[in-house]
Formats: sequence, C-alpha cells, structure tokens
Amino acid sequence: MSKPNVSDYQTGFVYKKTIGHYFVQTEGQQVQCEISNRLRKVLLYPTADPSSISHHVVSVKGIQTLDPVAVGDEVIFTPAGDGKGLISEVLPRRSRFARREATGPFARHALEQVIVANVDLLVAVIAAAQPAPTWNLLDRYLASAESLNLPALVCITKSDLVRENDELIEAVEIYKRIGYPQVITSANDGKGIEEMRHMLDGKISVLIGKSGVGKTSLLNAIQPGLGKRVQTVNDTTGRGRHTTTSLEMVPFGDGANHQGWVVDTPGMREFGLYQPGELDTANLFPEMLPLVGKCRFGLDCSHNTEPGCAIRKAVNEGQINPRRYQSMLKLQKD
Ligand SMILES: Nc1nc2c(ncn2[C@@H]2O[C@H](COP(=O)(O)OP(=O)(O)O)[C@@H](O)[C@H]2O)c(=O)[nH]1
Ligand SMILES: [Mg+2]
Ligand SMILES: [Zn+2]
Repeated sequence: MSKPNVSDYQTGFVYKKTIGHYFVQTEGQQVQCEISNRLRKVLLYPTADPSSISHHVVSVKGIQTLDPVAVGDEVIFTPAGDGKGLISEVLPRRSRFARREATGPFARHALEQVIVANVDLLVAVIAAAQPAPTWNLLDRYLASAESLNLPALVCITKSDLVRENDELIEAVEIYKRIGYPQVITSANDGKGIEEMRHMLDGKISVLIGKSGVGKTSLLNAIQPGLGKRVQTVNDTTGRGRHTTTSLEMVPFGDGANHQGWVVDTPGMREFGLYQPGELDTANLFPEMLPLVGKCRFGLDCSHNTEPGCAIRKAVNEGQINPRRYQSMLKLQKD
C-alpha cells in the first residue's frame, strides 16, 4: 500500500466491533477497519503527559482492556481497498455511555471505557409485574444516566399484567414530577408501542434493564425482528466484560425516512454502571440537586443523620419522595 495522501481519508460511523475489528459505515458502504497498536496508544493518550502517573500505570496494565474506539463513534479512516481500512482518528463525542475501567490503588487514575459513543437516550426498562418493579434499581439507572449527562426515558412495560394500581400510579407521578419522560408499554396488547417508536426515532438508544423485564419483546413489538437481532448479537458477544470488546448497534426504522440505532447491554451489574466518586450522590437526583450545599454542614453533609439537613427536611415536608431519598442513601454506600 502506498502512502495515503489527505484526499484518501474518509469519515464513517462505527456500528459494530469485534476484537480488533471495527465495522464502519460510510455512504452506504461497510468498511472493516483496524487500528494499529501504535495508533491505539496515540488515540488513548492524545493529550496525556507521558511522565504522568496515570499514563504510566495505565500503559502497563490497561492497554488490552481499554479500547479508544467505541460503537457509535464517528471516525476518520484510510481505505486500504478490498473493503478494509485503518482508523486514524476518533471525532469528538457528543455523549457517551461508559464505565470506569480498573479498580485498586490507582483507581483514581483509571481511564474510562466508553461502551457506546454518541448516545442520545438511555432507556431504563422495568416491568410492571413479573418481575415486580424494583424502583431502587430504576433510581440507580437514572443516577447513572445523570452521572453521564445522558437523557433518560423511564419505560414501564408488561402493563397488560396489572390493573391500574396505586403503586404504579404513584411511581409514574414521582418520576413525572422530577421531569423524566416516561412511557408505559405492553408487547402483548401494543400499548405505548407507537409512542416508543417516536421516542427512539433518529436516536442512538441504549436499553438497560434486568433480564426478563421484557426488553427483547418490546423491541420486537416496535419493529418485527428488532429485538431478536439485538438478542442474537448479544448472544454471540457474550456477557459482562466481553460486551465492551464486542458490540453491535442494530438499525431501527424504515431506512429512508428515519433511522435510529438500538443497543441492548446485557449484564448491567457487571458494567458497574453507577460510579461513586467524590461527588455527593444527591447531585445525581435532580430533585435534590438544588439543595446540595444548603444543609447546615454545607457540602460536608451526608444527608443521613446530620442536624439541619436540607434534603431530609424536604423529605419530611413532602417535597422529596422518601423512596427516592432511600435510593440516594443506598447508592451513597455503594
Ligand atoms: N404479559 C406480558 N408478557 C411479556 C411482555 N413482554 C415480555 N413478556 C414476557 O416476559 C418474558 C421475558 O421477556 P423478554 O422480552 O425475553 O425479556 P428480556 O430478558 O428483558 O429481553 C417472556 O416470557 C415474554 O413473553 C408484555 O408486554 N406482557
Ligand atoms: Mg432479551
Ligand atoms: Zn444534608
């Protein structure tokens, strides 16, 4: 291959990756790209100070597990002919669905593993029944979305299994008041499916939710075969860690007019979605955020037993839902 000149570079969109291979879509064509090891380092440390501790630590142990290119990335690549290419650059991301890689003494310096780039919507799916809703887990998903600055949609599915009940109505009310959009769906009777189609339209959506809550069925109801495709992809890529090395986005929509992409992420627990840090967890609960710093002990308050806690006061006065407050305390201890 001769040395490429500038005009040989193209941009494209990574919709699938397996170990060492990145499938890039560009103007209706699919190009199978690679990145060289040398390039991998350049992409991982574009601005890092070579003498810094974090650079040193990560370069020793993290290089195989960290990947500078994620599905959803817009990239610049050089075509090498016969449908192959070499990625040279990742364009700036407008958002990301990520987890932090590595724990231990240097966890503070750990790099973040982006699982899906340029995510528009995190869809937190829970079932109205079978399995019974775990609101605490939903709060965990939503806090994760907040920590990544991702818009979240609350989807309560299998609605055909329950009559309108107080618990559900109250829950819907709570999340509506906080400002989360929500949709109530059923793959069985079609409730909310058209609404859901509109909500996914033209977006890159990541679905999260426990196994069995109805994600595959929901996707199949939205578009025949969609859930099955997403499922098959996940079956071949495996669970947990492997999901970060192999992942595919499945196109959704009727092609010409609109198109979105859906990613199902199995084994969310392993993703270590929520990342505790120095940050006060109350920052990740939009209804509590305005009160952070207003407690008697200011930013030192853990909102637990301290006197003069503004957040506990708001709970006692009915402005903040007690269950959400408990979720926040629980995440704080994680
Ligand atoms: N009654 C009812 N059952 C559903 C609905 N959606 C899914 N299920 C059932 O729930 C089980 C798990 O669904 P599945 O889509 O595989 O869940 P996933 O693990 O989240 O992908 C299956 O037995 C489905 O038939 C629904 O809207 N209503
Ligand atoms: Mg499934
Ligand atoms: Zn407080």
